[in-house]
Amino acid sequence: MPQSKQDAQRKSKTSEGAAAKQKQLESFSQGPENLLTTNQGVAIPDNHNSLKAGARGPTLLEDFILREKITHFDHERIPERVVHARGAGAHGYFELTKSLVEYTRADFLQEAGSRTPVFVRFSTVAGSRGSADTVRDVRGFAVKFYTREGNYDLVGNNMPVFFVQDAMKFPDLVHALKPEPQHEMPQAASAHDTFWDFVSLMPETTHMLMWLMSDRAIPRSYRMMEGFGVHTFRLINAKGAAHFVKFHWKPKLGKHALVWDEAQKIAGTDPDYHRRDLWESIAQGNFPEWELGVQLIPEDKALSLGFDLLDPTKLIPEELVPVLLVGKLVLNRNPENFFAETEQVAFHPGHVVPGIDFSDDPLLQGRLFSYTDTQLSRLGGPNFHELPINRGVCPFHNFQRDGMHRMLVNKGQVAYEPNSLASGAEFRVDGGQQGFQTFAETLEPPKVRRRSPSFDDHFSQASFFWNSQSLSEKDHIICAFQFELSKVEVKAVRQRVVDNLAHVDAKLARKVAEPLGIATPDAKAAAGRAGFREARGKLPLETSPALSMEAGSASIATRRVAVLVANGAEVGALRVIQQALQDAGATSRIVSDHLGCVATSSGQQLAVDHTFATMPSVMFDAVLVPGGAASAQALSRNGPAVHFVLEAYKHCKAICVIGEGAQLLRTVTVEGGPAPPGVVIGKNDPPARAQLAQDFIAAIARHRHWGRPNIEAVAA
Ligand code: HDE
Repeated sequence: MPQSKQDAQRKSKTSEGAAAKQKQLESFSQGPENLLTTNQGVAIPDNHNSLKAGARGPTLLEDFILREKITHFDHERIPERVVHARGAGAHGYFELTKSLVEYTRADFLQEAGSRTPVFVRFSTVAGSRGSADTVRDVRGFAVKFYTREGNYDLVGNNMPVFFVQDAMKFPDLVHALKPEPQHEMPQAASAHDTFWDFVSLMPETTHMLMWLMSDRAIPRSYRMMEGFGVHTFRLINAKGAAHFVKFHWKPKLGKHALVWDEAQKIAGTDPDYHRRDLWESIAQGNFPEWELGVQLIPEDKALSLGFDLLDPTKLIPEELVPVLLVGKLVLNRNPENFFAETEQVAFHPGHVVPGIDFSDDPLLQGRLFSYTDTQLSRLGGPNFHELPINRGVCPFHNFQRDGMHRMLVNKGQVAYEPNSLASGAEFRVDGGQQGFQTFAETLEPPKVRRRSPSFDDHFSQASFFWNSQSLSEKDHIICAFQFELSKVEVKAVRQRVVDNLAHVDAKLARKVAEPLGIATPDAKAAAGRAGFREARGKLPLETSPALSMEAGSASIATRRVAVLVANGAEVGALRVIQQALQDAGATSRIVSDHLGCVATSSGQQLAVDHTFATMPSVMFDAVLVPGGAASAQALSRNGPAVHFVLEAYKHCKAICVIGEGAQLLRTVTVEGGPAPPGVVIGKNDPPARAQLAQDFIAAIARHRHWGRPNIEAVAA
């Protein structure tokens, strides 16, 4: 067969694979109709008035139409998730780009080019369903692959390690993190006494605390964060040979974060910031994309890493074991119905397919029990796998029967195995080589309720993470610890935290302690406390560049630029820059103090998209102030406009001011002096316009420009 025909055939096969779930969901969908009936199908004559004894009389109990409507309404809510309650989901596909046949027999990881439908849910951990998106927290990154061999769920986070080493401590961690039980405050925040009390008494949390206090905990977008499987898993090939594996998701747009002050303001301006960003990107055809990476470790090399890969507070540096990129995840379809899909989706790290198996990580082992259990109360019974979003796209059959909300109508007299009555021949599933084969791991006796001494090193990877950060990232970590601990009322708790930090880095601990009104950090005091372990491993590396977010990405695709205008704006340069931004995939929006239009300096009308009040600077990645004496003067006298530019300056965003527009920055720049980093100051002169556009684009691509002068002086 000619190559082109083969390619075409494969293409149609791969898109069929990716569409399988969509087709299935459509069979359950219902759109708007011009008919109103009860749930029994009886036509409703009047949806405005209940049945009464006389027009002004009491409502009759007989009104089955009213009762049905209100009863259903009364039961519309289901319990929110115990953790990860706040989330947003999307459909898409996973395409394998490199076969993993050598390592696993999993069907969806065999043939490069094959596509598997997926549903992904991102989430925060601590907040309730209605909480703000941009709080400081870990983000969930849960992927359900609808494979031809059953559903596979990779239920990970945006940080590669976790707080605790053993499932036994998870309920304690969550109780300490969630709002305090006496008054249910604070919402979606770790900055309170119980959280820091718990973690200060549990030094094993230290590495994860470094991640939580870093900018990873305030991502710019779900589309711009990494994902990690966290635990070590196993891949098993057709011969039964195993490799340990760590899973990674690498975002195509690079990894980027907000600034803490900005994140808090967005939580008020647009609590749905991340959810909206995901929805709008997909709706506009800017499909979010990640690459799937695997770190593969032969079983016999596991003990030579210098730490225990069963310990979920440890990561394997990419520079030690490279991340092999094997596929891409593309999210290209928004859900039709939030409740039916995003709320009812039920993930489970125990949903594995042949060729993928578990490790003995004691945190993972505990999760294997928890996720089915929690769905029983959240989704109301054992048949949640029948909900449309949770159904596999491959056939399934077993003799489990009945239960709440059963939808399948199982036919025939036989609901047991072995049997001979179902088809007349004996049916028996009793061993053999078919189906899921558990890896035949040799276990170490005896039974013990004990932590392995190989988990005792609580600080060396926290130091490794710290050492891998850039100066500005270190600064942000220090500020985050200071902010959180300033909200802790009990002094002894603050002290315990900094005493622990002294084992990560003495300077870090001292800096954090400075504004906290406590004694200098005392490493010895920490070492004397219960739960403290002396062990300290040694990695063959000093730092890992992959752990820093500083490198970012060169693309400005999907970035949002605000253009501030008033009457008299000069739009010659503006048009050139707007076109260049659009060509680079960014969007620009005109912002002024009123909707409608402003008059340009040449007397044309310029349509305004937003006002300063509804779309403040925190909703944009960069700001552009065009020239035009009248416009610049009006903006300089307008408090919200001045605040807009200064706030963007303080948040270290790219700023471009043209001609008279430079007035807006006069409080932070010196006239005729050098432009601060990331500030492009341009003349309104036609030959310079193209270069101006390129300089501005380059500044946006850097994402943020730390180390600007006069930042502390900006009140924003
Ligand atoms: Fe979860 N976790 N978890 N978790 N988790 C849940 O399951 C639990 C852990 C993660 O978008 C719950 O369906 C235990 C680590 C994500 O629907 C619950 C332990 C990691 C999501 C639960 C952990 C995660 C959950 C709540 C320790 C990162 C959201 C509702 C033994 C690898 C999935 C639900 C979604 C959700 C229990 C630890 C990630 C209660 C007991 C480690 C992304 O079952």
